[in-house]
Amino acid sequence: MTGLLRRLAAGAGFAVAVCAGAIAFHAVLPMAAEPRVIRITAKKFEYNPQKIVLKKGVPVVLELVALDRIHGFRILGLGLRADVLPDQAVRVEFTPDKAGRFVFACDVFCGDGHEDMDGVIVVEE
Ligand SMILES: [Cu+2]
Repeated sequence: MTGLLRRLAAGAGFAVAVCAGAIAFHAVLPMAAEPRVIRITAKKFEYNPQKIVLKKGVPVVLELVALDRIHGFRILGLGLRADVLPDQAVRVEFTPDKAGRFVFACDVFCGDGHEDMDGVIVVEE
């Protein structure tokens, strides 16, 4: 092999190694950086899902969408609240910092069944 060919071969090997490293880096990074997204729909007079299980210390995004009219979403035990709007995803990002059962409920009056519109978030250790 001539000196030039040897240098070209070494350069190609280096380029392949760099590309493989970049691909591996990109394959791993999004999983570590992107929080889990949980989509919750709201309509008279229920949320779906009604029970959500989370892990303490693991960031999540609740993506709230109303299917009929404006509703509310309030979790007193976690200090969170949002308006839930029709045809528009509202994102609530948080990291549960304590384990337990936390009831969420609608706090925008939406009709006769409004008082029963609730669900629960269970945060596990
Ligand atoms: Cu309501």
